[in-house]
Amino acid sequence: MKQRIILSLMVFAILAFALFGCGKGKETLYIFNWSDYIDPDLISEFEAANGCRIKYSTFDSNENMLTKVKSTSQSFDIIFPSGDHVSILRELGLLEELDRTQLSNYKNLDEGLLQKASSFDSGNKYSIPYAWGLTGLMYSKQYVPEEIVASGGWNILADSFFDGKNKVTMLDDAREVIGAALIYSGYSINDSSDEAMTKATEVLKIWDRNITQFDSDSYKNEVQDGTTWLAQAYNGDALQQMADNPKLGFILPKEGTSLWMDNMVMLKSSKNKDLAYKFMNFMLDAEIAKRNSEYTQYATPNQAALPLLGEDFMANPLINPDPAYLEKCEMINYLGDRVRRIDQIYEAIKLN
Ligand code: N2P
Repeated sequence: MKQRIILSLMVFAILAFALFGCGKGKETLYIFNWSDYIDPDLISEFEAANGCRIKYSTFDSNENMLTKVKSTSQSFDIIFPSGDHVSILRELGLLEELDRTQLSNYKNLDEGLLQKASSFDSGNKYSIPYAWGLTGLMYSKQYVPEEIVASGGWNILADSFFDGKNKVTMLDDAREVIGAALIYSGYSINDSSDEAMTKATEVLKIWDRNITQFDSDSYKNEVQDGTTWLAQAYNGDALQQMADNPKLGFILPKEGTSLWMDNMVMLKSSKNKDLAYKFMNFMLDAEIAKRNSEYTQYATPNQAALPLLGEDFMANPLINPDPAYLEKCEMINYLGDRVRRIDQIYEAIKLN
C-alpha cells in the first residue's frame, strides 16, 4: 500500500513537472534583440494574450550577438541579426527555414524591401525584415558649435575643435567604422580591396586622434549628459534621445552612409517554435508594427503599417530621407572571408 502511494506521488510529480516546467507554469520564449529596439508594452501584451513569459535579452553589436549565439548553452528562440549576419547564421546552419503558413501577417511586408532582403537571404527563406535604418552622427548642440556640424560630412570626426578633448566616440562595429571611412573616401562600403583598405586606414588614423572609445550603447546616455559631444550613432537611437532633449542633434553625412535592415530569425535549436511563430506573426501585425516604429523611431518594412504612421514620422528626413540621399547609401553585404581584413584593421585601430 505504502509503495503504491509513493508510486502515485512520483507519477503525479513527473506529470506536474512536464505540464508546468520548473513550477512556473508558463511557456517561456527566449528572445535576443538589439537594445532599445522594441516597445516594451508589446512584450507584456504578447505575454498576457498568450499566457506565456518572454525572457528578453539584448546585444549591442552583431559580433557580440554571434559570439553569444555560437557559444551559449542557453538556446534563444528568436534573434534579430542585420542582413550580413543573417547570411552568416544561415551559412553556419543555425537557422530554421520558416513556414509561411504560420505567418498570416507576412503579406503586410513591402515587396521591394523583401527583394532587397533576398540579397542576404535568398528567397527570404530564413528571415523576416523587422526594421531598417541609417547610421549618422549625433551631437550635443550645447557643446559642438553649429559651424562645425554645418560642414555636414563624416570628416567632422577629424575636426581640430575636438583635439585633446576626449569627447568623440564611434560605434563598436567594424563594418560601420571602416564603412564610414570608405564612404568618406569615395569607396563602396563593401570594398575590401588593398587600395580601399589602405585609404580607409589612413582616414581612420586621423579620426582616431579624436576618438575616445568604440561603443554602441553607452554613448546614448553620454551624449545626453555631456560626457560625449559627438558620436557615430544609429538614427533611431539618436531620435529616441532627441525626443527628450532639444539640445541634441543628428545628421546623415552628406557623402552617404550605411543602410541596414535588421531581421527576425528563428534558431533551428528553438524549443518553442509554435510560440516563436506566434510572436513573429504578432510583430508583423500592421497596428503593432506601427506602434513599434513610433516607439523605436526606426522605419518599418511593414507596408500595411505605413498609412497608420503619423505625418511627423513619415516626413522625418532622418527616418525616411529623400530618394536622392538613399542613392548614396549602401547595404553592408556579407563578404565571406574578406571580412577578416576589415576586422584586422578595426582591431588595430581600437588597440592604438
Ligand atoms: C537599435 C540598434 C539598431 C541596429 N538600438 C543597427 N543595426
